[in-house]
Amino acid sequence: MAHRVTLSAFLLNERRKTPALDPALAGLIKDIEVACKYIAAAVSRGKLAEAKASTRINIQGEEQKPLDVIANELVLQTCESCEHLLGVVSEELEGPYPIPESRDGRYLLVYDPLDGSSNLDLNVTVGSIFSVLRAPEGVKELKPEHFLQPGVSQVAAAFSLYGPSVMLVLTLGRGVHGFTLDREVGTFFLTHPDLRIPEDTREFAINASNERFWEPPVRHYVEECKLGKSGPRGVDFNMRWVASMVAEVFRILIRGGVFLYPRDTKDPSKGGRLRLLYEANPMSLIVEQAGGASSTGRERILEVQPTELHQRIPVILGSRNEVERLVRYHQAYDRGEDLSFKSPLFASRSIYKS
Ligand code: AFP
Repeated sequence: MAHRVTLSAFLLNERRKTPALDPALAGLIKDIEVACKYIAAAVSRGKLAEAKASTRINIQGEEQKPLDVIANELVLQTCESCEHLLGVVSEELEGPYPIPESRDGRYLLVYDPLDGSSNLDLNVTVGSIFSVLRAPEGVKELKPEHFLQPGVSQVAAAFSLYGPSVMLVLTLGRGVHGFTLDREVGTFFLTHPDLRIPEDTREFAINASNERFWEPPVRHYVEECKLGKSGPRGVDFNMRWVASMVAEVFRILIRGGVFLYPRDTKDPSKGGRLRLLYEANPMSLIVEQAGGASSTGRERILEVQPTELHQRIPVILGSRNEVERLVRYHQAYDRGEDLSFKSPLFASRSIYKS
């Protein structure tokens, strides 16, 4: 059998590099690994696991699925004993949750315990999303503002996939690496080292039922893709929409693509659908570490200063050249330029021609 690198061996190797990986952070990643194994087991039991969870309307105003509750509890139980973790913020909890066993409180964990859970009844791939931040120096009492750090401050980000195979995709700031669970031995093995996103793509992902609510730059971009060979791009595009961000991002890591959940007028008060701290930021760090780009359409997501724990944000991420094209369209729109196809902006010699 070819030599296979376990997640533990990978973390040990990272501790031998310069700068060395902090053993406390390695320990936290191992706790995340254990939580993902427990959640994978619960998710794989599907409705058989539902009997044990009482649900409610969560802080997002959304009806919880039983497995949302079970997954959240599994992360909390696994992290309860992590002495390096000062506290956590979860999509399923209103405020910060202090870790009672915390000894040196060096890190903060922000997570979405089960992303894509509206797909659970459909047996579609779902996953968990994790973001790790440093706790401010000398903090003893956990406060919400401790978590309000821009995405560039993350020291690690990861997401799991509970699908045909169970995977963990991880960045520690030195590239993006994918691990696959060997259920027979209960161990994650390195199967996708150094994932890289192609700079160009012919595939976009967006929930097209929201088209009437999009801003003109997004409507123009999607229209160009749909026109394909007969339009200004001169090539045909493919479209995907899984409605599970973890599945969309993994596809982009494997074969490129651009994912859009843009600002829309459907509910202007929300500022987007996806949550900044535990969806957009960890996924943006992973995408950038793999050579892609991630923007609101108007600014780099990792540089956005958070103001609330559960705030939402527009997300456009994936193959760098397509994200940059979409940013150019937003800039042209904000300058008051005409984005219609008759506009000279999109004439044959336009800088916007593909
Ligand atoms: P759920 O966790 O409520 O299923 O939401 C999943 C998600 O946050 C993200 O994973 C998807 O990309 C997006 O919402 C799907 O949104 P639509 O249901 O509006 O397509």
